[in-house]
Amino acid sequence: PVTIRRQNYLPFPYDIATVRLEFDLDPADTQVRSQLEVRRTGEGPLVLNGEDLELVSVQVDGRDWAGRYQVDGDTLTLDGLGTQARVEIVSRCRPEANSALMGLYVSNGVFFTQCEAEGFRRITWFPDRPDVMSRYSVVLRADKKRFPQLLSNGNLVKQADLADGRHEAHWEDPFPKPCYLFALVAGALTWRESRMRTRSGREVLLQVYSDPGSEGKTQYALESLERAVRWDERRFSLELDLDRFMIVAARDFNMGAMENKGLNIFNAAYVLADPESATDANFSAIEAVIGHEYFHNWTGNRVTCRDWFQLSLKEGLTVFRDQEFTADMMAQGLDAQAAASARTVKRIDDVVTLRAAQFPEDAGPMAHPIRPESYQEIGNFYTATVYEKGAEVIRMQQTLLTPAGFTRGLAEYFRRHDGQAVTCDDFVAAMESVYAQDHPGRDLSVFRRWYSQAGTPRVRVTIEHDAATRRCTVTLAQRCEPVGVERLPGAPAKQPFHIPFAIGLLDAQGRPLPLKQADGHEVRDTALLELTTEHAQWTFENIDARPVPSLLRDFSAPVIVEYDYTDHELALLMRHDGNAFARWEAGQQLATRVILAATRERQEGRPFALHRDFIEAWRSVLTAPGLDAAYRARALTLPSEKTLAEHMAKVDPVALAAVRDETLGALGRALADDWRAAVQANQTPGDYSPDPISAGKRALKNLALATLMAGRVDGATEQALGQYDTARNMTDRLSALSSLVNFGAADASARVLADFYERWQDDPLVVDKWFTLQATARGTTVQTVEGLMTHPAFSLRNPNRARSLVFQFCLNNPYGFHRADGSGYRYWASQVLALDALNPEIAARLARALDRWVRYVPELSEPMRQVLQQVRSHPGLSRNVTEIVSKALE
Ligand code: B3K
Ligand code: ZN
Repeated sequence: PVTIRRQNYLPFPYDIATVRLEFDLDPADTQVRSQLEVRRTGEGPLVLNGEDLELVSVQVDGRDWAGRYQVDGDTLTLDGLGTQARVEIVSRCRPEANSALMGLYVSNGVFFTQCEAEGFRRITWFPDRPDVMSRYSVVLRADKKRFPQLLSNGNLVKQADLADGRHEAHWEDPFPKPCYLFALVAGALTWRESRMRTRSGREVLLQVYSDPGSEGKTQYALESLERAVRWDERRFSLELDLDRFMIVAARDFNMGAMENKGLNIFNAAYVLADPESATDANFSAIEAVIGHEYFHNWTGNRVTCRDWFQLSLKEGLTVFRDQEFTADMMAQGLDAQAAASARTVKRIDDVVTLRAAQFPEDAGPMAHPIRPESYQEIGNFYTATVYEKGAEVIRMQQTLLTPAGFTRGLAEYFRRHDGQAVTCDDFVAAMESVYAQDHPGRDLSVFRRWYSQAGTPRVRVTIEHDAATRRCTVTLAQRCEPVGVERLPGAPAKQPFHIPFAIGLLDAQGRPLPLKQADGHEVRDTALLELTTEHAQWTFENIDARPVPSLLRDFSAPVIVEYDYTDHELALLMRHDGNAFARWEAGQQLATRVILAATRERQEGRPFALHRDFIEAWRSVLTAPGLDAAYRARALTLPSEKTLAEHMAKVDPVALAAVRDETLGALGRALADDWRAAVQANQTPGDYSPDPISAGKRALKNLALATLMAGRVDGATEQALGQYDTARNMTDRLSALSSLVNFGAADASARVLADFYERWQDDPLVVDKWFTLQATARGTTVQTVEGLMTHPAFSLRNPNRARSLVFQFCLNNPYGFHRADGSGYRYWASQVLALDALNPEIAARLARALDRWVRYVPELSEPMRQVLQQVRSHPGLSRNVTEIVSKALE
């Protein structure tokens, strides 16, 4: 496999001002005529990319170019072009045979495209790279009955009926764009629309398209889009620049959604929702993903990436923007205290994701900086690091510049780069111009290392208190182990990061101490320490006794904190920390300690017992006055197995899962009355609303129900069955079902599962939930999953379905997947290979399930290594999967 390196970037030696595409759409055989206005700007022939295309003809300036072009594998080389040329290429492709869902494909009888990162080359020959930006005009022709809607980017300029029952539509996109933002959709679709005025007074048309019959499920999506448009105007003064903005839901889609200019294509799971069929989590994901794709219109589309190494330029920034959007939407309309709590809940959810998905990646064989230095297959680098850690790196810039400074920095970025394809460094330079204005003599040179170095830094904290001088000294020391390629001989030594570290100090009663530094600088309760060297010290004055530190408040940097708290200090922080994020964190640390200790005891054959103090700490959160339900639910959720595993020297996933379950059960029994009270106190009668207050109540109520079920507490099963039967929304129904399936008796569980399928068999998104529930259930084995794969509703070709069963089992079922007999791993290998033959991008995602094999106990790591080797040596393996398994075995 060929490794592509960032340092080898060369500009493309031609400009392509305009692209005209004519499609004669036929599922079996589609013809594409492409006309390019080409101008030479550098040296060499015109080299175009193409994949799985049949080349029909090549003309230059109206003359047949035969003899002056060559096709070599996936490139088409044209020689002898003058300074300016009109290149016309005709090619054919087979959309209905396209199971990879990259390029032009058919889903449910509808044509869709997916071009990012390198799918446009499966549609026509073109320089498939983001720094070639052109104006597109597109003509779509298809049978009018089967494909009544013909959509592409920009504005519809003409429609006409043709002979033989065909029709055509002409679209023009006024903005130059890279080819990865091209899109078309053609088929029979229903839609919902609204019109709004942007803040400069232009009227715009917003539309959400979906398959016939689903029109009742697009209202929330359309409203989310309206909210996103408003938010970007308010927060960053960014206005919708098109007359028309469309979203189309696809049943077959490789990921969440795609930000094609003016024509976003979405996985139906992030568009369709109603109270009966969608959960609170679905509603909030829809709003977030619609926001995310809409925000790309500026951060990604108006300013795009020079090359794919710069992916985080648009993704990290846009994830940050969607996180802020969601936080603002959650806080909207609440009083100050409730709003602050809602924001903390969002912050907690984002950090939980980061720790479960990105921290392990950053320590494993696929570790890479948010701006990777090299790749074999770019499709493998749409990672938690590029996205979620990328967002943290943007957030730190906002923290260092302040929100107002960050807004100025972003305006400066657009002033400099609107209409260009740029680099991460260009972004930081724009931010730095504001930072240097506001902080004379300082710059972001150390900060830039977040873009070039991988790994999660560890910050060790030490506190010294001197009673005589009443001074407290805080020392921060950072280190970051080399990871991935950084371990290879000759790799440059790792440099310190610029870490904004928010800290508070509490007295023994848990009251905040004012933080006065020797230079007279004083803050009320949170100080932002900027660590830019290996270690540094800060001294605070007027402190009578050794304080309890509240560390990394609001998770001010993506690092791991090391500080030796006593259990007593953690319990104090859990009760009193004025920073709600740090308060949550204290509980998580305490729980982590308790579960890890119990796991060690279990491995040594000692019986499980939960310490009284821990139970009391949990009771205090469950019953403390003044906490809202959403926050309480997060604070009472035990850390996930994935997060816990990162703390173990060698991971024994079954022991860990068992102890976590036992802990849950013990909490259920010990605090049964309090959990029951929480169930009663958090009912949400009346019409369903996905607002954060109601969703928070359901989250707490359903956590309480699951905990009671885990503890096999009297009456819990009846409670769950009752809730299942009478639920008026999917959140409650699915939660009850999940509790029954995981902790209930086999017969009751089988009965409700059958009932659920019976009710929902015609709704694919709910059938996905049904598969997921079984894939992740305690008690499910490879045999169960193989049985489910023979169910008529199962198909490996539909990514949502494959994810709901195969991925969920391999990634989220520790008991079933990590069987000592290796059956889970052999199943994994067979599914990676089966998927690879259909859809390499999806197969490579599943392949990553064994990334961290070296971290497991030897009884498991050895069989994992064997199946990895088996997959690697499989003939005809895709470049995608090859890269993943080879790196895992390196
Ligand atoms: N930009 C797309 C991701 C495309 C991934 C293709 N392998 C979705 C998003 O991040 O908004
Ligand atoms: Zn994105």
